[in-house]
Amino acid sequence: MAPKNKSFDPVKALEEIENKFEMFQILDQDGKVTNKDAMPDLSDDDLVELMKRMVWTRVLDQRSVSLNRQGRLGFYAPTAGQEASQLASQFALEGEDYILPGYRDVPQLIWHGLPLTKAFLFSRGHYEGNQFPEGVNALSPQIIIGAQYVQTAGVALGIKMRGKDTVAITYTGDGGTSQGDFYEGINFASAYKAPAIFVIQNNHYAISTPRDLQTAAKTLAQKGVASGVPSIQVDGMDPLAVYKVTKDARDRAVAGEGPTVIETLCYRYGPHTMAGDDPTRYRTSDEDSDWEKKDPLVRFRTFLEEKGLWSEDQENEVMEQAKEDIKKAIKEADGAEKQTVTKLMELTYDDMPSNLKEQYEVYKEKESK
Ligand SMILES: Cc1ncc(C[n+]2csc(CCOP(=O)(O)OP(=O)(O)O)c2C)c(N)n1
Repeated sequence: MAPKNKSFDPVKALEEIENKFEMFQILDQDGKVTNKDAMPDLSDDDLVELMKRMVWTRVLDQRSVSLNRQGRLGFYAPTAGQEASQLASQFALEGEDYILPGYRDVPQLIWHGLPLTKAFLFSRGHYEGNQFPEGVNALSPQIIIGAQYVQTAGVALGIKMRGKDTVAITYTGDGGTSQGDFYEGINFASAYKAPAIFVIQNNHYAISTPRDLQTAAKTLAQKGVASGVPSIQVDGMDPLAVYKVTKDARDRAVAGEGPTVIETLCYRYGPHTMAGDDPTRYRTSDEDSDWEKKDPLVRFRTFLEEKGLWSEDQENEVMEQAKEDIKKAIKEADGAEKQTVTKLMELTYDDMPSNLKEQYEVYKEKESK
C-alpha cells in the first residue's frame, strides 16, 4: 500500500497538537463570564454552597498553618490558591464516587465526608487518621508521587466490573506527571475504558522545581493524547470551568466512554509543606502577586455578589463557622487514644513476622512501664 503522507513532519505535527490545548475558562479573573454557552447547570443554592466550601477551606488552610507552627499538627501541605481546582472538581462528584488523593488533597476528602478530626489525626501520623468511616469512598492521601494514578486505574476497573454508575478520581501535581506511574495509570484506564478522572493540579512548582524544567511538553494535558485519553487544560482558579470539565468527564466515564485527563492551571500561595520549604528562594513576589490577582475566591465572590447571591455577612458567618468546626475537631483529635508502637504493629499485621514479633515484645515491655 502506498504511504498516504510522503512528507510527514513530526515537528509540525507536535506543534499542531500542542497548540490545540488552550486553557478553558468560563469566569475570568475579574469575575466576568467570558463563555456563557459553557455555563454549567448549577442552581443558585449550588453556587452559594460551592463558595461556602471555598471560604471554609481557606480558613482551614490558614488555621492549619498556624496550628502546625504551634506544634499541634504534623505533616501539612498548604492548599490556599487551589480551592477551585480541588473543591469544584469534588463538587462534580456523587457520594459513591471514589477519591484517590495526594497529600495536598485533604479538602476534597473533607467535602466527600471525611470528618475533620480524622484529617487532623492523619496530619499527626495517628493510625486513626487512616481509618476512614464506612461510606467515605476514598483512600488515604498518597505520599508516593504518582502512585495514586495506577491505583485509580485499578479502582476504576473494579467499578466497571461491578457495573456501577460511579467513577474514581485522582489528583497529582505537575511534578507527578513525570513519574512512570502517571503514564501507566492513564494508559491502563484508557485501554480498559475504565471510569477514571485524572486531575493534574499544575501549581507550577514541584517543591522548588519549576514546571518548565519538569517537562518539555508545552501543556500537561497533552500527555493524555498518546494513551488515547481525551484531555483538557482548564483555568484552575475558575470554579465554574473546573466544575464543568469534571462534570463532563464524569458523564463520559459513567456512559462507558473511559477516562479523561484534566490539567488545572493554579498556584499554591504557601510553601510546599510546613517542613521548612521557603518559596521566596525560588519564586518572585511579582509572580506571587500575578497569581493572587486570579484568586478563585475573589473572582467567585464578585460573580456571586453581582447576582445578589453573596454578602460580606454571609462570608463572615462561614469564616466563624469554620473556626468553630476547627476548634471542635482539634479538641476531639487531642482526645484520641495515645498512639503506641505495639498498637500500630497490631493494626499493620494480622500475622506478624517473627523478627518483628521480637521487637513487638520489646516495645510491649517498654510501654508497660
Ligand atoms: C516517588 C517519589 N519521589 C519523590 C518524592 C519526594 N517529593 C515529595 S513532594 C514532591 C514534589 C511533587 O510535586 P508536584 O507533583 O508538582 O505536586 P505538588 O506538591 O506541587 O502538589 C517530591 C519530589 C516522593 N514523595 N515520592
